[in-house]
Amino acid sequence: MRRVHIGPSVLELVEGDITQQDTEAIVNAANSSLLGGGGVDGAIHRAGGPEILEECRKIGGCPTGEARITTGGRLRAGWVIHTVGPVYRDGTRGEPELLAAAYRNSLRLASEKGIKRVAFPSISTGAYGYPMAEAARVALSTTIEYLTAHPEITLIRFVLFGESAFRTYGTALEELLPTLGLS
Ligand code: AR6
Repeated sequence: MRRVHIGPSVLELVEGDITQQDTEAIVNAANSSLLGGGGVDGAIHRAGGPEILEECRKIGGCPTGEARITTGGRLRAGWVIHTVGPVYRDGTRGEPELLAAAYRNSLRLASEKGIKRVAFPSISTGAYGYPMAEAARVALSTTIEYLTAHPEITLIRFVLFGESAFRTYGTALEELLPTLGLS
């Protein structure tokens, strides 16, 4: 576990399973249909039960880079924020901007709902093929920037699946912090 203070707020990196988090909200790496899939999405719907899918059906989809919210069903987290990251092609098709938007719009929804503690998976780095180190830089710089401007969010936790993902995010964080005057 790695923890960094950003003003009054905390950014954490942990290795683990997003479905087991006790934060008020967890973020789902969904697709635009919001009707479920594999990876994080499959795990969240399996653990949370059919209520989440029922709410997703009513929402009717979500464009890439945007976010929508449902309750958490049987999950420990009371809310699931569903966001859609970009499919990675070659990095020149707006992927970094869309990935940053997915993180930012998820956090905006949390702020609007008064949700203070949010757990994210590494969006787009599974089925959507985003290289992990590049995705980590976007994820961390975007969320740190948001935290700096929005102290109402008290905790952002990245829940990394496996040691390699955890290490990659750790390295990206160590490289980023000095450039922001943080440690
Ligand atoms: N907890 C935390 N991280 C996980 C977990 C878990 N339980 N399971 C996998 N990961 P992915 P994407 C990691 O494929 O790339 C779905 O079918 C995984 O190792 O879940 O945004 C959707 O419906 C990887 O690093 O999401 C979409 O169609 C990261 O989470 C599509 O996949 C994201 O992998 C979205 O693809």
